[in-house]
Amino acid sequence: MYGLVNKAIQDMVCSRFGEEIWKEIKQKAEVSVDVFISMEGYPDDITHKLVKAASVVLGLPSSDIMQAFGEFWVKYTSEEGYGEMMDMSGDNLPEFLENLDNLHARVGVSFPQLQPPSFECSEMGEDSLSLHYRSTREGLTPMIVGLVKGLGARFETEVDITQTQSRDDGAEHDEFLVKYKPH
Ligand code: 1MF
Repeated sequence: MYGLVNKAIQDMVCSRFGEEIWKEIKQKAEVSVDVFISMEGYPDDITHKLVKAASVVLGLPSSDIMQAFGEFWVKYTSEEGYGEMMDMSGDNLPEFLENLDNLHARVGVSFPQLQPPSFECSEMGEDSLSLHYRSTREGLTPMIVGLVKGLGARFETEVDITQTQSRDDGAEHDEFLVKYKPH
């Protein structure tokens, strides 16, 4: 994944727990990269190792860390250079989710190493939708829960997200029921 992702993990940990804890996590992960370069591609393994080590050092389940990271990512990218792109991608939660593939297509034009996931909405109603998540990657599903919650915060919309099918249980892709209510 692009270094931006690892850099965001670093920023999240440092802002909440401080530099020292981050150093400890990097050491435990046996990641020897000194500085993550946003626009450089890194093996996914590095990201997974950082999350695993953070889980041990902080004493929190990996899924909690990934969910917190999903929430953080929405805020982080809107503040760190991608605000305009985020603004263009929708004025409310369902609109933003529907535009996610376009957003990734736009990033992918300039940065061909992007391996964009795909998000598809179905059964769109007044206050709920089904979200279909497809990715070349494995193990990032808890992050999706956080991303959708982060979008809820962005649009001041109460969200409730539950997973309704899982690749872990043999389904072709992960699916979520997203219920929402703007304030
Ligand atoms: O392949 C990748 O490196 C990659 C990195 C981040 C692919 C996708 C993403 C973003 N995505 C991460 C979780 C899913 C990954 C997967 O299943 O394969 C989150 C998508 C998302 C969902 C809800 C709300 C907002 C979301 O993201 C908005 C977004 C998406 C991509 C970028 C920024 C905001 C982005 C921008 C530049 C990138 C990489 C990603 O790379 C750079 C960075 C600096 C200079 C040059 C290129």
